[in-house]
Amino acid sequence: MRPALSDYRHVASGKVRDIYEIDAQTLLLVTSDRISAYDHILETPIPDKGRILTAASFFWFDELTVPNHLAGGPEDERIPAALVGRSMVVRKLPMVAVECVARGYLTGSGLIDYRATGSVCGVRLPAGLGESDKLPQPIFTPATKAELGDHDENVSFDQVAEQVGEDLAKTLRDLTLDIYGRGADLAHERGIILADTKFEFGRAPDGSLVLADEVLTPDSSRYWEAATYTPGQVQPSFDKQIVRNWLTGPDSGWDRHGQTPPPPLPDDIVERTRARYIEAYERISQLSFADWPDALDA
Ligand code: Q0Z
Repeated sequence: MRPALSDYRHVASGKVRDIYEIDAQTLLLVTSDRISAYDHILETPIPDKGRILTAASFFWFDELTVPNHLAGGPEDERIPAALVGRSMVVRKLPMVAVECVARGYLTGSGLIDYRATGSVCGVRLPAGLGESDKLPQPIFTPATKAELGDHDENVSFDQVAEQVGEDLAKTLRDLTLDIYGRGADLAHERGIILADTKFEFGRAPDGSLVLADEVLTPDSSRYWEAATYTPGQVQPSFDKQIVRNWLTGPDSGWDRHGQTPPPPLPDDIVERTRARYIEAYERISQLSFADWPDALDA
């Protein structure tokens, strides 16, 4: 008999995910179908988004062959029946309080920092770079976690070293760039650019680093279509662009610079967005999403 979710203590929630405690050593990470855009959580879910992102994390954990926090498979008996397919059973680890970001391209907060200082997180870049340009080499641009709803704060390598020590900071940087490189190479083979991504690491009892949280999902990464990549312009998000275009277009009636929440999404926008998440998963993994486990009957 599978447990009920109420058998577990709620530990934390993000905008899109929730953590429960299975026992003193083990957590349940549950991903919802919620989607955010322009810093709002939309009221309309994208059906199967939680399963698709969970499938993507499992794919990458398997592909990357670095020690990771998984403590069971997608159908582990500790997962409540209704949450099968969008849950991970993981080892509860002391987490390193650094968001380990790798960037291969210049956009978002990286571009803002570069325009202000010529550097990103203390990494000096060549003059003359612009929106969405490929960097001469991928860079480590760590951040420290903000309160829920705030944006993470970019920090320098030296600030990370002050926080966790020079040796651990170097290991985090090297691992982050190594894993990003492997992800970017595989995505590139499938016609997709992995512009940047964020990893979180825990510590095993022996002090070694363990890749934790979600990995290389569209919520923790920027994915772009390689075939239409055009430096000099903001690139469309592989997964969210249909939603963003509708929200900022004439049919939504919404002002993203105003203070009202976004309106509900039309069914066709929901369906086309769901199809993009599935396309990203299937192109990158070369697996069929139809084979991924789904919630079991009550
Ligand atoms: C991950 C997060 C989420 C909100 C804590 N293996 C682990 N051990 C201990 N803690 C964590 C992990 Cl992955 C852990 N987060 C990020 C995930 C909802 C925040 F699903 N926080």
